[in-house]
Amino acid sequence: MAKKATSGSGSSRKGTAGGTARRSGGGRKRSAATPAPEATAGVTPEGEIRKASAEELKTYYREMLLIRRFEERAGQMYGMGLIGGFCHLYIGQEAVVVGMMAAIRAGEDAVITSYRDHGHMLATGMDPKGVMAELTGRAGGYSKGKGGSMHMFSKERKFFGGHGIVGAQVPIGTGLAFAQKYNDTDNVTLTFFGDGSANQGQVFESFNMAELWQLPVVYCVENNQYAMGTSVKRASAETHFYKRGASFNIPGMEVDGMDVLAVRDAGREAVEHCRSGKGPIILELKTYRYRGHSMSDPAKYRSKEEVQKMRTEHDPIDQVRNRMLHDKLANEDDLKEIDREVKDLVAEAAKFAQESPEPDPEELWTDVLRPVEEHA
Ligand SMILES: Cc1ncc(C[n+]2csc(CCOP(=O)(O)OP(=O)(O)O)c2C)c(N)n1
Ligand SMILES: [Mg+2]
Repeated sequence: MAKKATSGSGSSRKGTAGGTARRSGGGRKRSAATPAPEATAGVTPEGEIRKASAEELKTYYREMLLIRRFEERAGQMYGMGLIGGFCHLYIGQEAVVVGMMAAIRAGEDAVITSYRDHGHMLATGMDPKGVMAELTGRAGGYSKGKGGSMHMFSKERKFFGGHGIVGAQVPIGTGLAFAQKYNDTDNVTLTFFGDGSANQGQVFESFNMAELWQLPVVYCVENNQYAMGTSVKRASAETHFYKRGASFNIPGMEVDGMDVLAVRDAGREAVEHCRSGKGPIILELKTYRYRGHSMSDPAKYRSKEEVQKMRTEHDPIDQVRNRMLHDKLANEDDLKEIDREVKDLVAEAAKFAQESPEPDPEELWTDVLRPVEEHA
């Protein structure tokens, strides 16, 4: 049932998700005369090249860079004492959410994730100013400064949080997919969770209901190799998370989560599977976080060399950059222009987040309980 991306064979009981992440991509190959740079987006291990236009690549580059620069700035501001509480950075994992967002209808399909959520907010189109101001606990933040890093939502962008309890978003994401089906839409829900969360009981209860009722939910396991300081190997009896739906007949695919084009292509297959009424599907996105679990984690459980190797050989942003330069789809000046634009956006967000006023103490009494009449 579950399929490893490299296999390219073996169809599921229901003929679902026929392709695999590493197999899809048009079949064009690089000639020996033009060797691919070491780390280049969209080149499968077999040397096949995934299709992407210059415009698409620039968009993915810009979106990933926005997340990277935003998170770097958030980290700095945390260090300066401008941000308090918990703060979990997404640096290194950018290709996962940007690739998945390229596979859905932004603003119509639903997205839900854990506390490592700033990247998802930006990728769904939420305003960096409102996100940063929430981090600084100011009135201009998405939750009026009362939620902080882990608790932001946007009805308009169909972003449903931001959840601090490990795995809690999985049944909620399943419920969102239930509502999509119940209301007869053809929308889907992307439910993101980590390798650690994948071992929670509520995840399996959700799998059961999702398959039983054929709900349109893509379970996106962001396998960044660690749950706080515990490596996947120390915590999981089965480390291939894409196989976790096997006993529920839910198919799965393993995806290179450091390559935005591999994620996008697998995401498109998975979303098509859900939209066509075939029920849930699991994507295991193999990724890596460069920073500690949260701002207070010095990450002593892994070597500097391990982190450095991922950064230099698999960085998702460098991979797209290399592809654009190698294929002459952009030059250094084009990329500098994007870098400048992103830098300005982040600077503006940081300024807004420091100038926005503290929430009025009266706000302590608002948004606590919703009056009954509002439900009508
Ligand atoms: C129910 C519950 N148990 C424990 C915690 C403490 N905790 C916070 S994050 C985390 C690790 C989760 O790791 P993973 O799911 O791999 O996500 P990642 O942080 O790697 O994105 C733990 C144990 C919590 N927040 N909620
Ligand atoms: Mg993890």
